[in-house]
Amino acid sequence: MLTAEDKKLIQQVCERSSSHLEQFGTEALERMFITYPQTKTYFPHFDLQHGSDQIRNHGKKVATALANAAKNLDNLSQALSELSNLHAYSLRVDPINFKLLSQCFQVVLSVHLGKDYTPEVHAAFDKFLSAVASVLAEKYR
Ligand code: HNI
Repeated sequence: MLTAEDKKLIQQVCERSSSHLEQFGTEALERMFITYPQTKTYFPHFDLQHGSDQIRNHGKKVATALANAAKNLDNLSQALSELSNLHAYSLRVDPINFKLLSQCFQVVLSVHLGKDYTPEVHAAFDKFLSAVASVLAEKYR
């Protein structure tokens, strides 16, 4: 459950990151592919070399979706409904992978925010990304 303080911190970080969505999303994806190479199996049609157009385009899409979700914290299920359908029915991504990408996003934020990535921000993002992952996985059952 996100507290009012969590919501404020999440929205502040997303606003600060709004001009870096492509960069942060790309870095998170590249981190995921290197750290958890099994995640690459979902992207056989992508050029997965460092900095490829496909990774950058996709990184921007994923980070933009997260930034939009951050604007709809009281309404995540509805805001992510289309993406939930896509991941469950078409892509069939094993939900375990959402946790892996979430961790990578946290590391990217921490690298860029440095000491501003306080334990409170970390905790708020952990809750937020878990909530997003639950919504993306909720159509699986
Ligand atoms: Ni995900 C497509 C958002 C986790 C595999 N994904 C998308 C799109 C968005 C998106 C946005 C583009 C939809 C469109 O074009 O209409 N994905 C998210 C978010 C998370 C997430 C917000 C979690 C934080 N996706 C994952 C994970 C995997 C994953 C963990 C697999 C490891 N996603 C995909 C694949 C596609 C995809 C595969 C299709 C890519 C393509 O363009 O072919």
